[in-house]
Amino acid sequence: KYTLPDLPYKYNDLEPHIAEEIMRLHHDKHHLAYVNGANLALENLEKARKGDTTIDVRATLRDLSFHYSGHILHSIFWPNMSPKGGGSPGGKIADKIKEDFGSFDSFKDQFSKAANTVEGIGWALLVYDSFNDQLLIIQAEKHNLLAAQGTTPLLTLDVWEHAYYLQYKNDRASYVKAWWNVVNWDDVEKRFQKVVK
Ligand code: MN3
Repeated sequence: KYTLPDLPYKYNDLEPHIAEEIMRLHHDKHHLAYVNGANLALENLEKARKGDTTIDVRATLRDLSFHYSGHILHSIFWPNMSPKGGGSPGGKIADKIKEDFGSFDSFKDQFSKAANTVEGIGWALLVYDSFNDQLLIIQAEKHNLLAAQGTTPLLTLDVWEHAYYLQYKNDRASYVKAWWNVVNWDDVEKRFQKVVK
């Protein structure tokens, strides 16, 4: 069973960049819905294996992909942020970003472009491709479409409207710009070191 992780800080700790009201709704309602959706999909798949022919396996697998992906991306998104965040990374992730993207600034520009141009709802992701020892920037529509299979997310930015609309209205670019001020590079470094081991 999947469970909703606690936030590693208080709801208002990311202000003024992300408002308390957004954090409360986003974590307590939206993320919880993905946890529940993923668990329901697992239960239904088990029922189907036990002979319940009323379960539509294809539809349930689609639900699992959507809700599970939403749960995982949010579970990374919260610790990816910190009231003491922002600035530029140090450590091994800084070297790897420079190696794979040329410089931190060119990485940041391209990641912001990815976030600003997701069509409809989705995410910008910095992922590690362990098959080729390479960082990639990718977009996800919804939570699960346009995925690069086999990669591990290190840094996730939610650009669903529920992540910013109450504070930034339709100005996604301002939200993305403000979000850089709370990026927890220590957490990204930890994830990177774990995946390259
Ligand atoms: Mn969200």
